[in-house]
Amino acid sequence: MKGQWGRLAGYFIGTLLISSAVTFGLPLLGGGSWLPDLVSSEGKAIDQLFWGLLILSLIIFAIVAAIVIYSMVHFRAAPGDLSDGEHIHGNAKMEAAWVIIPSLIVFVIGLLSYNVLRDNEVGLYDQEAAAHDAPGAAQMQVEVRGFQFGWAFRYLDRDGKQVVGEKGDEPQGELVVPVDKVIKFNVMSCSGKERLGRLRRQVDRKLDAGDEEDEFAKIEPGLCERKWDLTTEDDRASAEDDQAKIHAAQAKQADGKHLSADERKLLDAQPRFKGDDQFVDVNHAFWVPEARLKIDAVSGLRTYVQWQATHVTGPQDHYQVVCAELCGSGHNGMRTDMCVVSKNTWDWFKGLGQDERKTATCVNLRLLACLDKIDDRSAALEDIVALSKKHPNAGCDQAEEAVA
Ligand SMILES: [Cu+2]
Repeated sequence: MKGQWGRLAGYFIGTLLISSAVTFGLPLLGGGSWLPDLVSSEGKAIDQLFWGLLILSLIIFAIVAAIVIYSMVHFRAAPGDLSDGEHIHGNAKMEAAWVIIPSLIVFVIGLLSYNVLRDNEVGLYDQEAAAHDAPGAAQMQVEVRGFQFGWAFRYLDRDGKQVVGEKGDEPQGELVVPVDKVIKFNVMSCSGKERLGRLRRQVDRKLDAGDEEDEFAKIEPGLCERKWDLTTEDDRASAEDDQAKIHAAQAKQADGKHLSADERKLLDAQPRFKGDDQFVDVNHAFWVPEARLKIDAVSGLRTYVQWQATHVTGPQDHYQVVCAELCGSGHNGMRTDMCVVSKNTWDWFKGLGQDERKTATCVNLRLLACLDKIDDRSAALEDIVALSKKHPNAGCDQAEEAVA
């Protein structure tokens, strides 16, 4: 009996050593790590949880593998032995063990994960913490819009006032965030005017090509734009007001009463809104691997995630926002650049006009990060744009040279 346990322990240690070597050694062969760079303060606890679970999995794997190998070696049937194995029925102790131990493991994993998520979301759902500058409360917001197939972003202060560009400006196609600020991401899945126009055409195939253009031009900012702007209490109140008018007009229509021109217009627009609470796109998921946190972008729902970037993105760092929910044929291409900028660069970025912002893309902002002490960023940006066009992989040395 003693020898049996000794051999089993031997197999266990052997399997554990080999599987650990493979698990931790393979990424090193590739010159990297299991995980991408870490740029959020919330990600640290998630990484610790990941490593903890990985080690736990290795131990469980080694236990199972040791028993399997031991059985293969020591209970192997002799050549020519075609008889059945022994039939064993019921072992209450063993059955209890294989129910209780895994249940405990799952419970503990659940508890640890819950703790990490709760700590990361302090202030996100707790109104009091959010309102009182408590540690962890959001200092600004980013509206994230996922659509087939791309992303759009708008930047708001804590109270929902737009801080980059103006209402009605084209949203940013890349995610630029300031360093050391707790950011609440308001995530939605909804398409802009273009896709609404396409949907409308699909519904109304009778239109000929010429009319189609006209019809398309007539489409008012759709639901997406409406939701997009519903960031302040006033906006929401006015949307509710609209909705009440629509309901009233519908009731009049149902009663066969005469409708005014305005009421007709409202009802005419109604199919495009598909009811006030529905967005018009499929589900996506907003994910920046370097921030570790991920949240679904659900049709018909706003979802939230919050994190704080810990360091500025330099020329060698290539981070992206990716869609983590299979959403259609263009899913693999549904990604865009993400970069973290210094406080000085952010203050400058906020003041840029719509056209200037088009050149202040992550490719150039990463190079601008090399020149944080510079006063005239707009002038430097021109040199940087020229440099990045010529050398997409330029580094700090080249950036300093280009601007000097
Ligand atoms: Cu997607």
